[in-house]
Amino acid sequence: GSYQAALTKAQEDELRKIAESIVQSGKGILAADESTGTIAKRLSSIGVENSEDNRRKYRQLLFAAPDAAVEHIGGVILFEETFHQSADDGTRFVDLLAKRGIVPGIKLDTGVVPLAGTIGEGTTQGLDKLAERCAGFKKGGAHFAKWRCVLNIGPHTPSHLAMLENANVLARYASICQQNGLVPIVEPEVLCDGDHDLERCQKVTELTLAYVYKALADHHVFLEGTLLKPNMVTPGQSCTKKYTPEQIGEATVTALRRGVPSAVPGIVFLSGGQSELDATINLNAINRAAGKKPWALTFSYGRALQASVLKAWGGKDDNIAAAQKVLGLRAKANGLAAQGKYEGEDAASTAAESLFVAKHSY
Ligand code: 5MM
Repeated sequence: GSYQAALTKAQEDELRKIAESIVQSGKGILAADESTGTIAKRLSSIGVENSEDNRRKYRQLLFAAPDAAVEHIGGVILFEETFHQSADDGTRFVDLLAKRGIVPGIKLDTGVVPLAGTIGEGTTQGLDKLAERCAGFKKGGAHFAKWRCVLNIGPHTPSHLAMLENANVLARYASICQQNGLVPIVEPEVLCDGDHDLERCQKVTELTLAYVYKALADHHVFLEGTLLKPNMVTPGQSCTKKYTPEQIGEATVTALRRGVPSAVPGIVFLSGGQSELDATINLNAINRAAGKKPWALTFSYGRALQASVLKAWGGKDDNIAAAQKVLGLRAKANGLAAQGKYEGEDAASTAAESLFVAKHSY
């Protein structure tokens, strides 16, 4: 025949199962894939030296937390270094997670670089040798992957070039992942820097998603075996107009409904510098928004799951149990929000602090 399928039925079934298991009801993703430079900032904020063993100890705190702390975590995204590290007793982190029913994932992109001739826009690198790397990570126990692209909202951005290039590189990455048995998380992050209003963010998010799903179709990506990691639709960081969580929820779901095919099993939001509390409240509002929502709507948070955990730990062994308890509180709150069942909490005041970082391209 003239039709050449990209994947066999068995490959499709495996990818679909992995994607569905990560976002099963009330579960989300812990994004613990900070590269060495990013984790350096996190550790220095609590006065801990950025050594390989301190990075390992911190990740062990997260991954070895008691069952109650991780019952809402369906997957963890790892940085390459962490992927090869082990707990104190010699168990590889990947095996520790898998044993606990948490799917290990790997960050595959190698970072953002400038797109020459644009107004401060970029694209994401990492396609070289990607198939070989995917095969190696799959063999080592990873079942999903992540690749992050960023788009800026400005008077003249995002440009056609930035949207086209980033959509294409995400699609090429997704295709290579699927050929190697990894579910690709497709992350086109529209940054919240700027004074634009909610409506502008919604429009840009809709356009970005249109580019992304056109490219995924062009590259024959099997949507049932993917997850989308988008920004929530929020006003710009320095917008003077205030919006309610209900307005953010409605704008977000409207944009997604317009741009994301219902074949996609799950949408796992990034927190994008929102405070821990805002990230939880807005996720809850998204799940409570009226109208059709054919996908799981859950979290893949980095900062919004870790900021108060880091503070509670402070680098001290004596605080590990307390820090793991804080992780449990955040994961539980977000697990409830992912079902629209969050009713508020007696949150520590730290959970309300902004985690915004300007131009978060790392
Ligand atoms: C965990 O942060 C990731 C950082 O990666 P790099 O250090 O290599 O840039 C990042 O991609 C993250 O997964 C997403 O931005 C979501 O994290 P937030 O903190 O926005 O929820």
